Amino acid sequence: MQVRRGTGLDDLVPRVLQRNSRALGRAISILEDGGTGQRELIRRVYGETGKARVIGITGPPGAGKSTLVDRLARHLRQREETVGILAVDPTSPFTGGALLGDRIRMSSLYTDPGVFIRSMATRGAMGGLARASRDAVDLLDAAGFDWVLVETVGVGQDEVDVVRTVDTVVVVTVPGLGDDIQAIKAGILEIADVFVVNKADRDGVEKTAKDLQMMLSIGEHGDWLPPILRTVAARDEGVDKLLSEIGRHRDYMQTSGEIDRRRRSHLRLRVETILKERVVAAADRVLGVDREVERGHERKVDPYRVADRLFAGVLEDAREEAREEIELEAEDGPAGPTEERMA
Ligand SMILES: Nc1nc2c(ncn2[C@@H]2O[C@H](COP(=O)(O)OP(=O)(O)OP(=O)(O)O)[C@@H](O)[C@H]2O)c(=O)[nH]1
Ligand SMILES: [Mg+2]
Repeated sequence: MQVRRGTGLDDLVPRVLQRNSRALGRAISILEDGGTGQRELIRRVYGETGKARVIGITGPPGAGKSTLVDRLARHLRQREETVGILAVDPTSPFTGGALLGDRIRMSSLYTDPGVFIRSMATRGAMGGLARASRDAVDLLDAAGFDWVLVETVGVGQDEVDVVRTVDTVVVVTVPGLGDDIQAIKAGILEIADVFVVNKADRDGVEKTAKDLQMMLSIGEHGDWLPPILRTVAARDEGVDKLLSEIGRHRDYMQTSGEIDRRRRSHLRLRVETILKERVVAAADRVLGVDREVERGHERKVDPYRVADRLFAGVLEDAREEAREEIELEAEDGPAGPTEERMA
């Protein structure tokens, strides 16, 4: 969707910042659609971000992530703190907030004005979803939610990217899935701050906890040793402990200065992603990546030359675009309303 600068967003953004659910829902749809609307929206709310506690909850399908998120949200509501929830589903091609598990959907949280729940998916590439969901975190943060909980199925590297840029990563596993731990190992293990063995009412919880312990002992970690917790989310057991460990991690990050380091490096990651996407998109626009690749395929040129040529073509174009953007900002400031241009 193309959103004209100023149009629509002028009404939408103030309502987003007031935590209006309908406005938030619409704004997240704009993020899912990508393009100019996404950029413009983030440009307008970014100055208000940085206050929420952003927690990622990831783990294999059916581990009980949604149940845990639901429980966590209830505990937080008892403390009168507000909660934004994003369920990011990389496996689904649909959109529009219709995919969240019935457990949460039917729960009383849906009618609580202190809670916003939304599931996200995109039709496009996985990278697009990771970016849109990170932007949605910004939106909920700017809207003033005390907490933002991001649930995503974590199996492969792509899904890891969704939770990579949160403050605290909770990895949920269940007893008796040895292979799952192997799967989790790839990428997720390194970014876990808290481990949860959910469904601790089942057999094998000790073994799973021990396996995790083993893996942790051979892996590398800094001053923070990720705790391994046991929960029965379905019966709300161990959830208060999980919340207090999340709080302890937060305290650790603040006293150690890790929170700033982490947020800075996350921002770098986001910027790099945007940068790469822009370069590739520009290359496509200017010369056509496929066309140049074809020349490489015919062995007329080597891959480095293909890239060189594309990059050279992009440079002039990008320089022009950046100049326009800078001139525009000089005119109306980084977040000023303006209608002069369809970007
Ligand atoms: N026995 C037992 N079942 C649980 C527990 N927690 C959740 N469940 C059940 O496990 C099933 C899956 O729970 P969800 O919360 O939907 O799991 P999920 O990880 O969000 O699933 P996906 O989003 O589909 O990957 C549901 O039937 C839950 O009721 C638990 O602690 N013990
Ligand atoms: Mg779920």
